[in-house]
Amino acid sequence: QINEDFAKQIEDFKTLPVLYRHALNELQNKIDVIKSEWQVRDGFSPIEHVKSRIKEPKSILQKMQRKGYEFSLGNMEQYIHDIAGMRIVCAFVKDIYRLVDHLSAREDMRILEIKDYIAHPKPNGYQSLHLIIAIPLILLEGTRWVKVEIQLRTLAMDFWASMEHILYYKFDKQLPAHVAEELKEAARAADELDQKMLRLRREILELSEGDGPGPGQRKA
Ligand code: 0O2
Repeated sequence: QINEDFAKQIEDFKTLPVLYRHALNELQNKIDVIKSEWQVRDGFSPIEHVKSRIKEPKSILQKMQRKGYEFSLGNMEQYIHDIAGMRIVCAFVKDIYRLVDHLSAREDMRILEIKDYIAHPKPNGYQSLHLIIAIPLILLEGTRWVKVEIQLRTLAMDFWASMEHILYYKFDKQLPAHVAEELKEAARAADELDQKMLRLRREILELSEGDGPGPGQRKA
């Protein structure tokens, strides 16, 4: 029995990364279709860019350790939601919520969890909207639902998060208070930039009313 369990674990260990990769590919296709539909309909797609990655084994192990889970493939599949991760960067905050509404209504994926760090930023200032979704993969053995984490951000949020990740995110010492405060201040500045761009878009939209929608000038 022990040998059989072990053999099964080895098999899972080989197939899991392949499944996560397929799930990301399937999701990428769906996002591409949404992008091109938006492009054709409005002359502009609010999705600026999309990046995906499979989490490094070392990073998975560190996360399991940080969260206090015993190392097993079962625990990894159950508790580590971002082994397959996709980041979608949008032009405006409004577009993020439009995309979430659309994804929530689809029948070809399940939304398992929504974490809205835009409405409720983390104490350090981090803003993004995270979705944990499950994508069905039709396999020879039947349908298997695979988890993917989607992080949705604006360009300004992405700039802040990328810089903070480089500067601090996994830095294991306490930051001096003034540095932490300045990082938070930078997050507020990113938020203000988003608000300003939204106001400008509205204004430009009003100015161009009557001329017909140009690129990036559809109604919000
Ligand atoms: P990495 O190296 O980016 O992959 P839970 O889902 O509740 O069990 P988790 O996964 O910690 O716990 O949830 P959360 O807070 O949604 O974070 C998931 C991911 O969001 C992180 O993955 C980061 O990518 C990103 N993130 C969360 N908080 C911050 C932050 O303060 N700054 C930055 N730059 N990114 C953040 P990892 O595995 O922690 O890291």
